[in-house]
Amino acid sequence: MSQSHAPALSRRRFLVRVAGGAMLALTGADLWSLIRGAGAEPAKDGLMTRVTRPQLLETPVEDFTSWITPNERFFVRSHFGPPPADALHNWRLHVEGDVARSLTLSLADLQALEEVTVPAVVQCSGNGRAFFTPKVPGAQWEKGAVGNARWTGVRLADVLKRAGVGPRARHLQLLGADRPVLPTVPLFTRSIPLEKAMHPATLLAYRMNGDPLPLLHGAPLRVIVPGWAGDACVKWLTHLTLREHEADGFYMQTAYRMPIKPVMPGAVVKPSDMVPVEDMVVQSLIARPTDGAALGGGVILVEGVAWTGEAEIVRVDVSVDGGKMWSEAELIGDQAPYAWRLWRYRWREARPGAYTVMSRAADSRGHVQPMAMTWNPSGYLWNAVDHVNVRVTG
Ligand SMILES: Nc1nc2c(c(=O)[nH]1)N[C@H]1C(S)=C(S)[C@@H](COP(=O)(O)O)O[C@H]1N2
Ligand SMILES: [Mo]
Repeated sequence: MSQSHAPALSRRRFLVRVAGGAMLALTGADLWSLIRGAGAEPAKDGLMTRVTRPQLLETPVEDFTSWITPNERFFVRSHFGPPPADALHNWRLHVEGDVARSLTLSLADLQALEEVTVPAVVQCSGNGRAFFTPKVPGAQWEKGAVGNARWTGVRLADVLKRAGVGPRARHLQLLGADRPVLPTVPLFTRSIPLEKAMHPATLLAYRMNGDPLPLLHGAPLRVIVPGWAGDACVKWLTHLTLREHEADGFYMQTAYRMPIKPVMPGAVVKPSDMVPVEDMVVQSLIARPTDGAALGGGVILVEGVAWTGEAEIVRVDVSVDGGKMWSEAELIGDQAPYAWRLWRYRWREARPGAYTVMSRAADSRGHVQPMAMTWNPSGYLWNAVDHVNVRVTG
């Protein structure tokens, strides 16, 4: 059903209470889609469950033939699951720490600022962890802990400017309303350097692909840090704290850190040799053909997506002989600084036989996907060339 069924309403804005108390200005078209969906969370049928409590869901790689990942197909990751409704009741955003004036903002206060939309990839640092040898503990993500969405909200910088950035502020600490089940487990607190917080593309987002932000993705408000790994994109956001130092605690000081030089599995790494995971690495995925597919002969379309951190995809190459010969794929469709890029390659005159098809992306920093990965203790930032094994039956 299209939004044209509610034409008279579609432009007017209504103030509606969402996700346990926050007010969101919705258009008539939004209301129409909420009524159709009875306000329920969109079903996430067809995603792969990696962990059941909390729910960790992975998108099948065959989905990655479209520029935008629909909300109901977008991967889900959190450490403790969404907060209960009463934790979001009367939701406010608190801005504090080294500021000229502390702020307590409602969603309507935020929406009085200039609204911006940034299409951006969100990817878990642990995407691809399942492929590391030796095995690394943690969620065994394969390829689909990643998606590309249009995020709408306000610039984080605009909010910080309203509070007035203090002279000692170097890092912005981010905290959401979600809480661990056991009080001994630390809170999920992250921080980002002030420079990235003030970047004009860094957002406080209340919409995802045009719809109100779904609860699983952080309603009513989340951080989007374009180009950086998903752990910085704090969901159910309630507190922004400007500080001189990085956030304390497990999720900033121990987790989401990588060694600065290669380490042997099992070796002890000095904390001073570990740095936070920040921007994403250059990567590509083959959406079609799928691994294990039996294909007819003739022209076979190889297609997928490619993305990177704070840079641009400049090239994707495809090999159909396990990496000996490479041919340039076509970059197609929409393009935006922090979004992924679709690509396709026409494999002509494929003869019967078994093949390993590979994709390898390169970015504007001169980074190219490696054939093999360097192991790291938490299994972060897997970006080896992607491959699928297929059979051409002729
Ligand atoms: N409050 C909160 N925000 C969070 C997390 C969390 O556990 N709590 N997990 C982070 C991690 S590790 C990732 S990869 C992304 C996943 O975002 P998504 O579920 O919208 O795909 O959310 C991030 N934001
Ligand atoms: Mo993550």
